[in-house]
Amino acid sequence: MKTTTYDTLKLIYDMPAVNWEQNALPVGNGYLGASIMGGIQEESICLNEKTLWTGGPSLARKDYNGGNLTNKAFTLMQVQKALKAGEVNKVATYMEQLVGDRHGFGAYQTLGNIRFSFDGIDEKKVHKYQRYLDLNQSIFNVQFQHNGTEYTREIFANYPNRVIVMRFQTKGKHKLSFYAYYDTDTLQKNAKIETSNHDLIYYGELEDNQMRYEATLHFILNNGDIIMDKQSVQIVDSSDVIILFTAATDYCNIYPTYRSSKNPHSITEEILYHAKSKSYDTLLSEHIQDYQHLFHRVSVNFGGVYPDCCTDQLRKEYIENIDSNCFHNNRYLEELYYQYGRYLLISSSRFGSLPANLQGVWNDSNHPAWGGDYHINVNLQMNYWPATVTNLKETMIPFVEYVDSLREPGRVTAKEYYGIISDEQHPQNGWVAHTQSTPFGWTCPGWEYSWGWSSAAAAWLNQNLWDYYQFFIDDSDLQNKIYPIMRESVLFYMQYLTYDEKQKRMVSSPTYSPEHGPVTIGNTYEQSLIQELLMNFATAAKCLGKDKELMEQATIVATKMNPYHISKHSGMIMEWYEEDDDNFDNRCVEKNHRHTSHLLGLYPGHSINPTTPTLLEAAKKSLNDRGDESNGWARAMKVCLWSRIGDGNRCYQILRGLLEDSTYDNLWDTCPPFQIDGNFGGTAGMSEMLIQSHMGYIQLLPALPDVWKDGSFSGLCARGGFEVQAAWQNKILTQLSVLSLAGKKCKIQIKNCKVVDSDNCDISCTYKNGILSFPTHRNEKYIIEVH
Ligand code: FUC
Repeated sequence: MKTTTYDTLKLIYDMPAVNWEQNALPVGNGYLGASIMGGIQEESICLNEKTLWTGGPSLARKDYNGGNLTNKAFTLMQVQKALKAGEVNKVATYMEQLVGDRHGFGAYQTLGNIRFSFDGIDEKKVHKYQRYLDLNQSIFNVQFQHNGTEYTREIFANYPNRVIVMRFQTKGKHKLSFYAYYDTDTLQKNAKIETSNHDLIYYGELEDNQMRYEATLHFILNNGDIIMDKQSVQIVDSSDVIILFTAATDYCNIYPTYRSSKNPHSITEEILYHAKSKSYDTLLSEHIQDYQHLFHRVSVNFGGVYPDCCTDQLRKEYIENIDSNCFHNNRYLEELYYQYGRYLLISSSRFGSLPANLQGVWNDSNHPAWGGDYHINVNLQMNYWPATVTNLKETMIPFVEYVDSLREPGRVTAKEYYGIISDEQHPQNGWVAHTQSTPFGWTCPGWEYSWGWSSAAAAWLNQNLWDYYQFFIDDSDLQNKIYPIMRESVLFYMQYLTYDEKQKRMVSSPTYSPEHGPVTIGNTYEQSLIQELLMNFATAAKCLGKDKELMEQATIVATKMNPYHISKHSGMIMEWYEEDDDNFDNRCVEKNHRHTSHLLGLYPGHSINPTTPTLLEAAKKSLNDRGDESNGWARAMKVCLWSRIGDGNRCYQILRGLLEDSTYDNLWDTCPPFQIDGNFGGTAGMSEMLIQSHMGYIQLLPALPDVWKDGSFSGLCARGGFEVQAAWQNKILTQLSVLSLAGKKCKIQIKNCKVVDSDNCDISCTYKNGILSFPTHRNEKYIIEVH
């Protein structure tokens, strides 16, 4: 029996992929993605470059304006008035005008597939086939035996060198002979293919927006021959072929042109020039070092044992069998799924490119669901929940940069729809964004208000930003990046909110609870997100000693927002303030709606917590009412929510549903279709079951299920700049240590125990109301003697 260690974390299969979405295995370096089928005679790899998008400025859209219509501020006032007067028909009419354009929204594109067609292999005679994704080293591998020969294909995505590296080898009697060619059916329209030297190049310009792109596969042979045809490459009798792949576009996230002056060719040429100068072993070791620097920060153990079977079989047993038959296998699958979320984030989000989109970076279509966009009424936020708690600060930089890039176009939306104007005197007077966004500064409302109106989506993005600071305590990032974004959001909401006489509170109006229910005044989603932003901003301003007046005003407004109300009828948190009213329009209300937008104060927020027991109880009722079943990301969200209620077994039951019903055999989440947020939300939710820190102190094992009765973790992060390591037996904590990265006071909810530093010197602690507190020094480790 081998308990799970990093080197046992593998997704393994004994057959090639049949279906891309359900079986392909992904590698990526943030810029580039490759999803590999692992075929025997024919290998097919779907290639991606994260910035290849249609939409945005183009020759045919010279007036591109991020989808914003003009002069809608008056319409907004008319809706507000009609809502107050209860004129339902007028509200609908005006709301239909409070939408954005559709033109230029675009979609994330695929680069297309590269194929390798191998000679002389009879599939019927192949044995010992295996393909796997090694999460420890971030390497894909296919191997099989044929005719006394061992065939292997190893593929990894190297971030420091911005290349995907492939090595095809044989050992034994036979050598490799194959054709490599781009699958023209999958390429962008009017693409050109060329060969030169040992390069197979594919380039062009997107018809929609003239974005230029180039993809190059460079072949290096250790023996055998290479024949460069016009549009393909032929390898003859080689036992060792190395292929370097890179791609680039002339996209650049700069408003309003979104283009760089750089030719993609010069970018790929330069990348390959450097990569070619390195040996395969160097590229591999640099990759492993870079990847493990992030991946190895966290380990979890729930009692899994490395199983002697394939991942799809493991999932099948997980679905069919009860734990008593395969306890260790099931725990292993959960550990693997957990770490896979971290793997996917490292692979799809690194500095230098865009953040992880709805499919991370992997996409085989030019029409992916929802355009493969940056949905910000839950999805993008969810993508980054694991970045903080699972110690992946670096993966969050693209998110921070992306949100920052929405400010300039977001000011146009603020002006056109809300009348909030940034001018020379007040150049950063407020930005906003709605349900969906794209890499071309798309911040306007969607083209239908029933899903497209979401003024608080930007407030929600700020919540991730504030968490980023709270977890990693990077004062310079706070000062230079996070705070300016938050401040400008606060300015926006402070100007937008109005006082409602009837509700006797400051309100956002009109509001639409994400994709659910009628247009109302001050729904819980908007009120709660904006209130938390104002409060977080006040803390940030205090921290930096800045903006005293604005901070005080924000605090006053926050206290007047009063987001949470409990229904007299159901005892649940109300999603809409008016929902108990007799004339409340409940035609669009769905009992089991996937969004749980009225509970954001519970998670990812912090306003509903044990110090608000009545609200906590009402939130529990709301969650029970919504039920446990839903689509992938919504199940993940419920794991997070129940973890904050502290019900580990309920979390586990939902997690099980996520793995059984909303996960494919390649462990990708399905909405359906494939949508990566559920993977990220799943990993975040499992982390919240183990550690929480939103209350101003660390809580250990706050929602531990019975099935994880013995276990351990290390490297999980807590707010305040702490890395925590813990072990438990029979659900009782047996080991605990904390590494302080910022030298802040450490507070832990725990029984009173002794604390020593790494030299075994006693640390003087205080103990009050069940919270142990002690001072820490930066980079010092503390052992809390729990027994
Ligand atoms: C939200 C969800 C949908 C889908 C989309 C990408 O709009 O309501 O289910 O996940 O995002």
